[in-house]
Amino acid sequence: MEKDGYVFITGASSGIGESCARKCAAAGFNLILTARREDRLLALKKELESESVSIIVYSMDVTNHSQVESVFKAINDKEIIALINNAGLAQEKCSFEDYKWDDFQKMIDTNITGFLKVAHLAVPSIIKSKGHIVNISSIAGIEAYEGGSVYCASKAFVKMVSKSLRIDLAGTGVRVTDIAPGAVETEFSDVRFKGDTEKAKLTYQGYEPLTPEDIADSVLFCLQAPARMNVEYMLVMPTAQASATRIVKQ
Ligand code: 8X3
Repeated sequence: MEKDGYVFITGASSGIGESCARKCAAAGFNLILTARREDRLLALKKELESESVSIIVYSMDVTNHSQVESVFKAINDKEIIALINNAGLAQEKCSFEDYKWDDFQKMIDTNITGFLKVAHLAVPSIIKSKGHIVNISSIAGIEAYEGGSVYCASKAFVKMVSKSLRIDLAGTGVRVTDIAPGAVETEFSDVRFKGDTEKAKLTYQGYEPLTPEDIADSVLFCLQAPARMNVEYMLVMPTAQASATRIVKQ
């Protein structure tokens, strides 16, 4: 892949996004890193610049559309060779009728509308560069599970948009990849359970969960494959996990 342009990453301040930033920098990719937490992005920039790549950071909340538009305006002269559309979250895990509307709304605003806003603004530049769109969905996008309702639906949205993009962009030279992680130990469960660290920890106890680096390696594999090769869908789970709900714990 041509390395003069930039890889644009959302949710780059932690977890899978941060690991993608580290692995991409080590592989020589220039980066545009975005996330809400600017202090973390600045620290990451400082660290990764030792890899002799160019790093630009923007504090950006994907749910704030005017902020997203401003970022894309500011990078108008930069070539985007890949988008890692990673920002996403879950809120709660409870029966549908027990959900607070605000939790539904937050997942929709982030995983659906925010994800779509970024993709919509990035795609024209990626068509120009014959680049690569990597969307991070989830096992939840193919299997509904108890308490997952809107989160699962939001990830099914990511999956369907990925496939549609793949079809729409066929023939343009653009590659589209949907990476669907299973259980990965990140801040994901802390966010889902709103700081209930005991509940969050339990999610990953009794088996070996994936690390964010495992998913970043999968992303890099797709990015670095020859231009003729499009990995369209990659479902990556811990060895102990065989479905959204079948996790064998010791
Ligand atoms: C994260 C994986 O199984 O908690 O998307 O929904 S899961």
